[in-house]
Amino acid sequence: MFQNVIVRRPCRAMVEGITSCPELGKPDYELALQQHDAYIAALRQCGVQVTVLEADERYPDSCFVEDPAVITRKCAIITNPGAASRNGEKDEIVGAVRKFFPEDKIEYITAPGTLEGGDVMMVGDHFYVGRSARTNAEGIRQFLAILEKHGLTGSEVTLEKVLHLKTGVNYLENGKMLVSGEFVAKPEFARYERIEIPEAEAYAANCIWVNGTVIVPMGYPAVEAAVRAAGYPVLLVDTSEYRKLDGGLSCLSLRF
Ligand code: CIR
Repeated sequence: MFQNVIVRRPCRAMVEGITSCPELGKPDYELALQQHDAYIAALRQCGVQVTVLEADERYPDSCFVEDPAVITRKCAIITNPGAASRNGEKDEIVGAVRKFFPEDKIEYITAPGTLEGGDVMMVGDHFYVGRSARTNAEGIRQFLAILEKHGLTGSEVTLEKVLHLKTGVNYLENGKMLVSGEFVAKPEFARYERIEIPEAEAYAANCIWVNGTVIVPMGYPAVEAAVRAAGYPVLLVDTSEYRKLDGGLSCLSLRF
């Protein structure tokens, strides 16, 4: 169960955020704020305490708080984001993390290691880490050593196409996971019950389990139906403006 969630309000500069799909257009800031409100409301409905951090205009992508930190049951890990324009976000998230963890339970990924939280998927006390354009071998080495120090385990997953590991695979607890594209056939996930996402709805592989409920992006009927069929109550949240920046539901929060 999760007790806490940290989010950061999107900033006006989000329209200059990193994107691999400029053809979708720039995000509408006012609409993004409304969607953020709805996201927070959905999280609260799942019974978590939501800490809302102020917008930070220096970092266009700073609403995607999942990337500068990874929070586990035992410790918090401040990452070293591989995207240059996002690297400084780590120095801003640490203040929020300190409200929940004493200094001896806060670890740091350091250069030349890079790692972003979007590449980390928690399955109980095991953490899958994607090696991506943002997360390098040294970052993974440090991350696995930190996990071991705290009695947790981890393993590397190689990515071919997606931005982050959780762009294409998300664990829904109870042995079930949503998988799309390159993750459908990955041997490391063969032992889970995999709910396969059709290619046309691949974006919606990024759903989040919060205390028994699954929050699903609005507008992906096949994914919504599959999650309901797997037995989960569903809450829908529109993330259209975040999609324009390659961001999804998981990227917008730290859940612990
Ligand atoms: C970026 O490229 O860093 C942002 N525009 C999107 C980050 C999405 N975060 C995530 O998948 N965890």
